[in-house]
Amino acid sequence: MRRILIVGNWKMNKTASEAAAFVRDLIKALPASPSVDFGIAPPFTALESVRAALGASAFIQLGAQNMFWEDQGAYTGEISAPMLRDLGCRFVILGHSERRTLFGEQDDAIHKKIRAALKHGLQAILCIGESLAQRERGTTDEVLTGQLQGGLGGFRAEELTTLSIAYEPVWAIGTGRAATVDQAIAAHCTIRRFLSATWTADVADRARILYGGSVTPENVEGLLKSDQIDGALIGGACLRIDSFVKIAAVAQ
Ligand code: G2H
Repeated sequence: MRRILIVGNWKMNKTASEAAAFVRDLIKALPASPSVDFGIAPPFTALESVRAALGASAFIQLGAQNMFWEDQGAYTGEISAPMLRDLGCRFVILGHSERRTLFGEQDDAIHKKIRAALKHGLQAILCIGESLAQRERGTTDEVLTGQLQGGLGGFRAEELTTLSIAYEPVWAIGTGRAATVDQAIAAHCTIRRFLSATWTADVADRARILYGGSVTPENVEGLLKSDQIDGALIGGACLRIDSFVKIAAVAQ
């Protein structure tokens, strides 16, 4: 049985002090013993202050939005997996569509990042998703399986036991136009079938597949009703306490 996972991807929002104040308020507003897992991925600059604000509230996991694959060295501007671990990160989002489209990240780089994350005990959330043009051409499944192959090809089944995948159709990200429940379920089934066929049924059963793209307190209930949708990766709606708390209440 997969536990629901709700992750807030704050993108490039909130200073360190704003993030800490937000988390202190959020902890007070969330249920004390949630039956779902929560994660927050603030900007790198706020990881330390968020960790301090989280204190002993272990039910919200701290994560990062990206990292580099080398442990250390002459890589100006980059952050490594050991650095994230040292700051208390438990997970890292990799291959987000904004990384792919705005910063030219390709599958081979994402693959190396996933390998480095796993080596250092960080749970990877691999983001995949088709563009509107690809959906309209009818190539969604091909795009998704290609990104899975590119990011995960060559891993052994036993390396993928903590894997999470976020299905984020590019056309739904930050647009207010979420995928329908049926579209999300179809994509999640494609992903799970590919995991089962390429690795094992166990890998497919264990992988948490989250939906991301314009999730709101209004549409999250319909999405989470499906046992194919194991949670959500949420941008805009996790930047406000009221909507984060509403989403958390629905997810319980
Ligand atoms: C998709 C999502 C978070 P939003 O990128 O990963 O953002 O919920 O704002 O569409």
